[in-house]
Parts: sequence; structure tokens; C-alpha cells
Amino acid sequence: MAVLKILIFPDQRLRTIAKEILVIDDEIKALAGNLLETMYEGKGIGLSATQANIHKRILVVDVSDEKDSPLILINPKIEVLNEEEEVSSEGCLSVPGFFEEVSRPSEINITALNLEGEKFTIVATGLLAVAVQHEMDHLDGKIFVDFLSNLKRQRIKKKLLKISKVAV
Ligand code: QAP
Ligand code: CO
Repeated sequence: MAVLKILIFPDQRLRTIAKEILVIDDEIKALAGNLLETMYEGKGIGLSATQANIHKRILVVDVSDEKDSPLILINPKIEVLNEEEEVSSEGCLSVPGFFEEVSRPSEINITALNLEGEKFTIVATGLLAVAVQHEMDHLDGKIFVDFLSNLKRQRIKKKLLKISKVAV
């Protein structure tokens, strides 16, 4: 397994729409492992392939305290189960150092394929629901900062651009 390099906002490659996975081959299995390793290494609870500049519809999450419950979602789909929304603080490995409040549907039905190509369904609430919606947004080129005010997003952009330049 390997730790992958993560794209940092406002990198335009984060705006790429990821493609459906048609065959779950060894390359996809290796990618799933690498995404998990990269997520754990970054102390994250979720990571999408988009963030590693791989534009395929796969994401990983682990919202457990022990960090021993990895979930791999291939070609995920969600259905919002009710009108209710919940506000929570979100961060992103592609937006390091920033955490902001975002409102999202609180209860969702997730359908995805696992690494065996089998379809599975989970009803998610709480942190799992937030994390899966956040990661699925990445597959569609969306980032949580898109939900913030223009002023907040511009401030974050400016600070991260400055850090990226120093880091060269
Ligand atoms: C998405 O994000 C998420 O800024 C996953 O310095 C986040 O794992 C869903 C991280 C919160 C729901 C709630 C961010 C690590 C990790 C940082 C992450 C940082 C170090 C973010
Ligand atoms: Co993110």
C-alpha cells in the first residue's frame, strides 16, 4: 500500500467529475487500500479518489473511534430519507487547517458496491451520513467550502494558496 498525494483547494483538478467504475479489478482493489492508508495517515475520517487526482467513483470512510471499521464505497448513490437537516463542523484533507459548519440532510440511504462487486445498502445518520455526503460531493467536483459564504471561501483560498507557495 502507499500514501497518495492529496490535491489542495483551490486546485482545479478537485472540480473533475469522477467516472463510474465498470470493472472492479486489482487496480481498483489497490486504489481502495491506498485511499484507506492515505486517510488513516492523515488522521481523516473519509477520503475520495478525486482528492488523490484519480477520477473514479470510489471513496472510503471510517467514523469509528478505534479506526478499525473501514468502509469502501464504489459507485455510491444516496437517497435522502426525510426533510430534516443537521449542522455539523466539517473539515477536509484537501482544505487543511479549516473547519466550518455545514448543513446537510440528517438521514440518508446509501447504496454502493463493495470490493467483491456486491451491492449493499446502509441507512446512515450522524457522522457517517455527513462523511458519506461530503465524500460523494468530491466525486461530483464539489467541496464543502462551496457551502460557505463567498467571503469565507475567499479567505480560505487565499491562505491555502499562500501556504502552497511557501511549500514549494
Ligand atoms: C470529511 O474530512 C468530514 O483540516 C472528512 O488539518 C469531516 O477527514 C466529514 C483533516 C468532518 C464529516 C466531518 C482535516 C485532518 C481531516 C484537517 C477529514 C486537518 C487534518 C478531514
Ligand atoms: Co473532503
